[in-house]
Amino acid sequence: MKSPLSTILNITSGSIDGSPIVSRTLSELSESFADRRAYEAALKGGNPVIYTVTPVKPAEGDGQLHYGLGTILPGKIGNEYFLTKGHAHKRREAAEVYIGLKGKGVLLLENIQTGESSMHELGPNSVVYVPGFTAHRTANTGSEPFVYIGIYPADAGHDYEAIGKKNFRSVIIEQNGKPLMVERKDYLDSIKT
Ligand code: S6P
Ligand code: ZN
Repeated sequence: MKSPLSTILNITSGSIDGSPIVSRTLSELSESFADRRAYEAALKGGNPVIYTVTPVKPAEGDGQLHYGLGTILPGKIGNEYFLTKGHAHKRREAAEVYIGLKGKGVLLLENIQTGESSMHELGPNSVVYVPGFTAHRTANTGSEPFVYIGIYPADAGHDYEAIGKKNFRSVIIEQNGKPLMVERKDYLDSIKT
């Protein structure tokens, strides 16, 4: 009998047996990409799935943990890699551990109090600790699906609104074939015509 305490990650499909898979398409990411013109042009060509996430909630309550399997498809909007919406936890103190499983990606962190940002590679076997009070977003910087898992307190909650309104201070772009973190305002200046 399948135990609710154990699961098998299918890192090819990004799914976990018995758990619902949530898909985010390009049209749901209108606030996420800095380059509006490239975003609108891409949307005219269709509304592809950009990423999926499969959350697993074995138990609720103080001290319990949840986790989610994320898969970001490869691609770019202008010079920006396909990425997740990104969020801070509603319970601001709640930290998270990310583990890379397959493909190439990065995790963008931003301290919500100081605005300090950092970019961390998240390939297979890399582990990145996301401290409390830190907004986080992942991006696929490779040419195949990027798969990872995030483990977080069951009572963390997800706040997308704060990020939707203010957005991350930095963006991740491809430069000379490599990911580079740049200030959003500098990137916007660089693409102005
Ligand atoms: C949850 C954790 C991840 C994300 C996933 C999708 O705390 O950080 O499982 O949910 O990377 O990103 P987002 O920003 O759409 O939730
Ligand atoms: Zn999170």
